[in-house]
Amino acid sequence: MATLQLCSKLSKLGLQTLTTGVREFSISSNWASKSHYDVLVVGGGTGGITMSARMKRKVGAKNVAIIEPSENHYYQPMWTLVGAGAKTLNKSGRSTASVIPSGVTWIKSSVQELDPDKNLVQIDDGKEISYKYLIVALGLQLHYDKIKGLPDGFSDPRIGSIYSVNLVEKTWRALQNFTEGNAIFTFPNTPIKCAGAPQKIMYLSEHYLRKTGKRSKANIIYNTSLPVIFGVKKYADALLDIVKARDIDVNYRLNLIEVDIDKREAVFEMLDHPGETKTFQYGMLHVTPPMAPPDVLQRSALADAGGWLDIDKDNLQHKKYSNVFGIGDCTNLPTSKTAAAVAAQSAILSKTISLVMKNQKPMHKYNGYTSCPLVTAYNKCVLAEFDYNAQPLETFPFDQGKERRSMFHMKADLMPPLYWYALLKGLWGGPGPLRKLMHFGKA
Ligand code: FAD
Ligand code: UQ1
Repeated sequence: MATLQLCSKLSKLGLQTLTTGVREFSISSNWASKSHYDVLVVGGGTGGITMSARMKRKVGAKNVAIIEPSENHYYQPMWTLVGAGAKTLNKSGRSTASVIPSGVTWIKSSVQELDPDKNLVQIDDGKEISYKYLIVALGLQLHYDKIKGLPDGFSDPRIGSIYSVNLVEKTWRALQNFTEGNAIFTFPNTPIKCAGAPQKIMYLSEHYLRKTGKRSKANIIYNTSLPVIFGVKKYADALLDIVKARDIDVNYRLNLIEVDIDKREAVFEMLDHPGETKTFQYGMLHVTPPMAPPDVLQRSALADAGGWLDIDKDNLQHKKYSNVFGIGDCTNLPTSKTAAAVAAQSAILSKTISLVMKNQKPMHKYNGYTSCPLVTAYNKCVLAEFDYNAQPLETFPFDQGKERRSMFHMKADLMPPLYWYALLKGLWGGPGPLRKLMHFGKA
């Protein structure tokens, strides 16, 4: 029955093909009898699957469980290319069953409460699961609902968003159907994952309109809540040259607060002029939604004042609960939230947990490594890589501030297999060793 409902939901989303090739096995019988695990991972996205693979090697599969409600796992970085018609959505997803390391227990449920004082979590049916060590990898939540007129306004075919599995294909349709007027791309007033993506989809859209002869009828506009185009000066300078060369308008400190689909208007608050707004007509609108920590985390004792998981920025151990650790978008690590960051974090976190398990002090330090392949055309990319200090930390021995075809192929063709066959298997801890090799031991 549940399978039937799921299939019907998936087919409504046009995702039938994702269910093919699913590794069949019984989930509920696996965990119904056991409710304690040495290592419990909450969230089965990039960070959760990666850490469960690494923990399986450390403590054995039967001692690891992962709580994740979704039937499908997505390689989200591909959605930028899906939104521009360069990849299909189908290619970005696999069944969750197929990415859970074999032998690790998948508890197909949502975490409802985190109770670190009792070392347990509560799931959907009120059942409690206890742990010795907890790894929190809950990601973040999207808040289209914080924009007046959305999500209902997505009924307008001119509006898209590459951040949601349900809207990414619609983004490509909006781009194809665009005829004239303002093509507006937004950046919200909250931390977001992959802070480059809101403008990557803009560069691809601009290139698409050029290729199809519609560019002269379009005003391309980037309205961002930030005071800069990108947080690292080297790449910001490169991007400013690109927007100038491609005749793109950039407006800073504008935050989308309302969409009126009848008038085809997008209303922005002017962050430096409280109470004032600016309204734009749109022919196409790409929305990057406000984002926030998951509710279950926000209301737990594990959160900091902003609701993010409160962990040590060097070793990724919780600041108060020494048997709790975190990785990825749900954390308060002061770096840009990306899968590349998860890769580097996973290597450090493994070492931290090994030492904690031996009652030793964690000593390995995460440098904040993160990366954003800034796709600037259908065949070009600026590969931004940087650390906690917003200083470039580049892998390759050439200037990555330049648009390059090679970096586009790295993003489009090399990264997906690296993700599925190395990162999710716990075998890729980021490009640190490669960087040292490329720079002959200097970096
Ligand atoms: P996620 O992978 O989002 O996983 C969180 C998991 O937690 C989900 O599976 C969710 O179902 C689960 N969960 C949530 N609530 C609960 C609950 N209550 N109980 C149990 N489970 C729960 N990164 C790059 O490195 N390079 C890129 O080019 C890039 N481009 C991107 C482009 C786009 C459009 C997007 C959307 C993202 C991009 N990213 C990129 C970012 C990258 O995908 C994320 O940073 C990464 O997936 C974070 O991993 P995570 O495990 O923290 O979160
Ligand atoms: C990376 O490690 C990673 O995670 C697998 C990404 O996410 C898809 C990236 O986008 C990038 C750029 C890296 C860094 C890898 C190299 C080889 C520079």
